[in-house]
Amino acid sequence: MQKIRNIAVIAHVDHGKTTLVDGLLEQSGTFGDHEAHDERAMDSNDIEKERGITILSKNTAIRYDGYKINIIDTPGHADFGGEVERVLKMVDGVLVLVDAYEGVMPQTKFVVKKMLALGIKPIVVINKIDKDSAEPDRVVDEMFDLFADMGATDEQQDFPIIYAAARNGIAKMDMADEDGDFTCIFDAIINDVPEPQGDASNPLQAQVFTLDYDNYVGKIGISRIFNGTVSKGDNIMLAKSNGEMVKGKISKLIGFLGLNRMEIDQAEAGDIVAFAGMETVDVGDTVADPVNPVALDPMHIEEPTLTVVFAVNDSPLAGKEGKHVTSNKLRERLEFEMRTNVAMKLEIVGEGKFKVSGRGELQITVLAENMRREDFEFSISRPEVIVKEIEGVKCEPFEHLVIDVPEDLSGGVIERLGKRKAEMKSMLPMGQGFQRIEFEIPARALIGFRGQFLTDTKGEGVMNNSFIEFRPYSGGVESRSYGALVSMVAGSTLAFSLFSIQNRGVLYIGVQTEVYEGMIVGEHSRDNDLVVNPIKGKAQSNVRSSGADEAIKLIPPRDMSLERALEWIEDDELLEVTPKSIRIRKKHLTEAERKRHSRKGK
Ligand SMILES: Nc1nc2c(ncn2[C@@H]2O[C@H](COP(=O)(O)OP(=O)(O)OP(=O)(O)O)[C@@H](O)[C@H]2O)c(=O)[nH]1
Ligand SMILES: [Mg+2]
Repeated sequence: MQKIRNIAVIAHVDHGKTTLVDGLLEQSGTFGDHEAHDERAMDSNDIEKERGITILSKNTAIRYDGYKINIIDTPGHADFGGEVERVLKMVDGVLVLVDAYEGVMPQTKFVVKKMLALGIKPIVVINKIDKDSAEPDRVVDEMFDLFADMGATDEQQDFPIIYAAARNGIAKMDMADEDGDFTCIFDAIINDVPEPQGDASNPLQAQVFTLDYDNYVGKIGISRIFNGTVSKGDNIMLAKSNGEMVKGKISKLIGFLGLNRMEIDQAEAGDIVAFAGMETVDVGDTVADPVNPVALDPMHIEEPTLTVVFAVNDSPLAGKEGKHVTSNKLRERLEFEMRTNVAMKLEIVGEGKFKVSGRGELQITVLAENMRREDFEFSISRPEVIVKEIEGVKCEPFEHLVIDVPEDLSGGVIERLGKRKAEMKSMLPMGQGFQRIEFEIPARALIGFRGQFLTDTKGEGVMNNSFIEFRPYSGGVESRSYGALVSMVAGSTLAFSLFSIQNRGVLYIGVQTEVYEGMIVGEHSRDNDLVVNPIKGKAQSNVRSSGADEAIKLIPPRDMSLERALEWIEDDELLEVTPKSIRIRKKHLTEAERKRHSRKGK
């Protein structure tokens, strides 16, 4: 049997997981000397590269000192937290990273809690010790406190600590030591992570934890083999989580090494491999012995907390920029997404209307962003949190929110959060004039808060949030405090009219932009909506005014990214998403219709 270690790398967003994996690939010699690779090589898809964050957990393997080490890099953003939980069941140890300045953050708590519950003893890596602001001792204390608070066993509390500057390939066991390379990390993985249990001579049991799709071989299930041996061409039984048994055959067996996948002939207990050939495979299924199939414990999949409605674009500009615009196309694409993305759910709610549920706005934005790149065009409604009944009580998702704000601005932010039903839990000075304040807040109240927070803190504030649990519904919360500037006409915008409209608020569009009646061109500085005419030119007159056309100075429009726009819109508004544009509109395009509907609403 080969010597194997299986680990996951977990942490809060941006604490350096993928960078550390680069170093493990590099320093184990898995990347050949001249093999070119990008920074954060595991962040392989376009959106991951552009945003510099990990969205999907991915596995790789390295060889070190006669061992095969399977490594799963996980996403740190809270919206993708469900992935982490599944991954943790597949490994025997973890590297939990924590930024040597930022310390314990909401998602650190989330992943540590899940890890402790599974009985895993981690290796703690205090990363980014090269930062000027680093305070590794404080952060180590924070980690001990966290483990104690979360009920770690004595053995779990007794975790090894490694200090690292992952980006520079540096690690050491003691801050006082000279900088070393990752040898101490490899040694800790080999010595402190338990070897996989299970027996290669038992009947086969492998559990699928991630799905992939390949145009040639179809659905691929990435799995950990807990027992038995599997070979290419084997007949197997797929034990589904609902108890169903489906016969199947392994058409391809795929192994991992570095950034490569290769076909292999055989794999055995302890290893992580991918299977092709089973079209009905889902996350959590057990690939089992055909004669003696025994399912492994089903996998808990985190429920969605947020929904939006994707719909056919019916704006006056519909169909001009996208290629796939019909209800059928939209449905096919969304159904395809659900085949591999277990964290999301789809429900058809009306003609050309699809309710998509997920863990957060980023998760939904990433789907929408992928679809625009594939030439889809559609509309999205305002995100709504999922409210459900638990033991007869109406409940909604709550989040743990941590903000770092300049001290002099904290009062204003606290007041604003108070109106949004946030409960303050702690407040600590962070040095450099910053305060760290922690809250618990209904997820509903966080929708639209980020943009406001950035404005209130002049872009200096940092906020992080992570799902806690469903709690009793907390009643009305304050939402957007400003109205919309709504176009009353269709046409192309002109500087002359934008110049006067910009006095009424903040513009979202510039000159020579195509608009239509009911399209939103900016944010009003007051709480009501205002209809405006952005296409009006200067009245022509025969008399030339002295000084002629004074140069018109337009303030650059606010750039509304997909996320920002999604956060901003209210119930009576929609986002129009096309490969080229993101437009914000009223659901009802004419003022008369809007009046009629608001009266009906009351
Ligand atoms: N100063 C410093 N920066 C680092 C270090 N390690 C990583 N970074 C930087 O931190 C940022 C985030 O690194 P990633 O490796 O993407 O972090 P991550 O934990 O994988 O992030 P997510 O997957 O999105 O949760 C990048 O800009 C890295 O270059 C380090 O040791 N020191
Ligand atoms: Mg990453």
